[in-house]
Amino acid sequence: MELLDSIQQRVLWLSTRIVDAANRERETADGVKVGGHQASSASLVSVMTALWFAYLRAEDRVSVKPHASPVFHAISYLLGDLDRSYLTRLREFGGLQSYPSRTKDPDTVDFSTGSVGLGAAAPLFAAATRRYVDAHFGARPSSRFIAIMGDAELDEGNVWEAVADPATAGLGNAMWIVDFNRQSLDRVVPGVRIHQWSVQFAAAGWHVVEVKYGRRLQAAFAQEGGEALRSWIDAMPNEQFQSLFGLSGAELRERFLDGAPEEVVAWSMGVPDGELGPLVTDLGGHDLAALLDAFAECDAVTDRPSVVFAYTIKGWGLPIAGNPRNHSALLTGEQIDTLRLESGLTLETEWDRFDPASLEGILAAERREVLHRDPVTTQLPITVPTSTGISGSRPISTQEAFGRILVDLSRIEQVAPYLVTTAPDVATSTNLAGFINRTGVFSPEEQRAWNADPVLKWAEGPTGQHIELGISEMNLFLLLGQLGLSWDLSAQPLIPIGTLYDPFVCRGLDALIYGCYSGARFIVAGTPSGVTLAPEGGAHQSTITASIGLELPGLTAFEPAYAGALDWLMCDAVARIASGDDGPLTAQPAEQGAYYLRLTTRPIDQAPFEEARQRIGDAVLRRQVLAGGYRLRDAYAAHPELVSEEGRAPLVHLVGSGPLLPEILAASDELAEEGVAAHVVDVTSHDRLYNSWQRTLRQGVRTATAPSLPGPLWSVLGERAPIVTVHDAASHAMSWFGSALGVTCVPLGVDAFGQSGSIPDLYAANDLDSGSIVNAALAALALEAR
Ligand SMILES: Cc1ncc(C[n+]2csc(CCOP(=O)(O)OP(=O)(O)O)c2C)c(N)n1
Ligand SMILES: [Mg+2]
Repeated sequence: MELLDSIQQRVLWLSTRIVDAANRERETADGVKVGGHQASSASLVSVMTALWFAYLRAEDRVSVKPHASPVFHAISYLLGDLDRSYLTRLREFGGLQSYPSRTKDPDTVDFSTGSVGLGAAAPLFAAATRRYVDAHFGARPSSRFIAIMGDAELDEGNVWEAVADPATAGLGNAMWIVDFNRQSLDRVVPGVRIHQWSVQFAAAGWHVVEVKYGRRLQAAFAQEGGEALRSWIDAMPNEQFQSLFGLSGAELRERFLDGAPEEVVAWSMGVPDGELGPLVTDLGGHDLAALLDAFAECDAVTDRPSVVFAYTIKGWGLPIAGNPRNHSALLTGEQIDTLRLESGLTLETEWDRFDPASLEGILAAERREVLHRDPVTTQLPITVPTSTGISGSRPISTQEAFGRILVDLSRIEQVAPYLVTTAPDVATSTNLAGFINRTGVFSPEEQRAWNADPVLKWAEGPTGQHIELGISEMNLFLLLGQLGLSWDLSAQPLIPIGTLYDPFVCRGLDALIYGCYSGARFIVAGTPSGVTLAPEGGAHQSTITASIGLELPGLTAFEPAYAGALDWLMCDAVARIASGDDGPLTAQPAEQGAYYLRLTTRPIDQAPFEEARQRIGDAVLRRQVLAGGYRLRDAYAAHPELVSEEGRAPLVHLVGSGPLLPEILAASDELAEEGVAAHVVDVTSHDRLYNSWQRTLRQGVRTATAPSLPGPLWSVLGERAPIVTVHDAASHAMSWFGSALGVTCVPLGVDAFGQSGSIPDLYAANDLDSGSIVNAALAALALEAR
């Protein structure tokens, strides 16, 4: 313990100094404060020293509270996982990220954190993923999935959604450590909610441990007057207790005894001024032995998750301890000099690692060995076909096609074992039933089925490949994110596929962003989408999700209209996830491994796609579908009368996505009757087209040369003509086509909240019917002529 204590003093020093150097010694030339969190970091120095220097094994995976990143990097450095040059580069471009980042930090970060609550919950879903992987692919060496979180993170609802979901129940290898400093960003938290929280955890089936008092204080409780002392400290308002950290001597005594019973006053007489403060503020979260005992206690509980409330001091060991305004407070140069001196360091030695010959150095070297990890593979050794060959001439919706393609994929021997689906209580209404009938529902134990439903066979057991969640879209995306990182966190790549109603993408959006930010690989189908879900009304009709799909980095959005195109896109996405060919942790490219299918329940006639297939040929058509769009109908080929001896009829491009293609084709025919040629472009991925445009633009900007039109846009929209975009989504999402092509663009879409009605009602109400599209085309021609 003495050795660990000596190590934690160095961790405190380095983490404080990392923030200090970033703020006091760096020229940023931008007038903006660099920042960093010395008090939040100090709060976790003991917990993290105990973990990394005495508890963790190489297989364990840990999420670190965002504001403790300096502590994490200090420990990485002391263990040899981080080069010394980074210590002065916190929050610098290319340096250490302000909050732990899997993709951008130079040392080994298991979970990205930053948006409080999400990083806290992620290890729980990683543990659920491991349970699934062990059941399907054989047990891995056992891991403990640990979250170190701030106490104010428990205010975030997503934390409780995660705790409450049956899919996270019984995970004995999950442990949360709450940095219980009873301070948040702005304040000392009034009242202490530990009781309420403990009861909530326990009710959800968790094992709860409190590490409240350190050894010295516990010893004092055992002596005469100790009982009264304990009751007084327990009953003291949190604000009063916190204010003690900033005081010393007689002032501290006075504050501590303010309102205290006689017995406590009597007890205090026997304690000298210099000892009273350290004694009454001796909290368990800074008692290394007490912490290690608590962790060991959690290890012994193997049938449910554990939570440890470690009572800590925000700013522990620093002059800013306990100050209500310490969240972003920084030590002055003088205070740093004092701390350096107290830490036994000089300006020459302040950044040093431990002397390898010292006890600290020997332990660090041992721990480095223990924590060494072998590299993992990102790839699955499988070949995925380019299509499942979905066919049929009857009208079909993309949602139904999605269900059939998935079933066909599960029939492919090589692919089948790696498919895993999940949904927040919407599996059947998003067409996962066929897949579930074939593969079953995952449950760690075999469950007896009481209902013999002829349509949906809900067989639950360890071989099931569907994970059903309660209605929490946040949990869906947290789980998808962790299934999508299983190649790293569980040494087993998977092909995760999730479904949810499209409008509720927004409900879990933060967790979706979190998964993409972390570099996860998965497919998610948002279905049904748009006002095409007509009778369901405005609360179920999505409009802004198409823009989210386009704008979110690490996520590639598809909105195909036809089953054949969806088939190609899905098989390609599965192949990309399996091959890991976009690199495991590439930070830059927008396309990183997550795919979003925006689908619909409107059945549409597949004949136009077959015609395009005949006209264009499979190889070229597939390439164009994958690149983001193809010409579904060539106006001049479909209407030869539009070409005469006088020349060709005036041209417009009707550019649209998804369920609106029938209206667009009808508009093209109506325009032909008015002597206007209207090519129809089916946009399968506005996201990929937009990115191809951006890539050439940026290239031009960076090299100061005029950019050319990118191939995917050129090949389908190369003929100069005004454009009408038609989208069952916010009109803004496709309005950029005009800029990209340098022509007039009239964007049609849904810019109001939806309502109940029939498809014709709602298309008419939003100017998406064929007549409106015709008018928009005529307007585009007139504008372009002007
Ligand atoms: C979702 C989200 N909202 C707000 C913030 C801003 N924020 C950062 S830290 C913090 C309070 C943290 O308190 P706590 O979790 O108790 O950590 P402590 O600093 O006390 O250790 C807040 C509100 C954030 N990072 N994420
Ligand atoms: Mg706190």
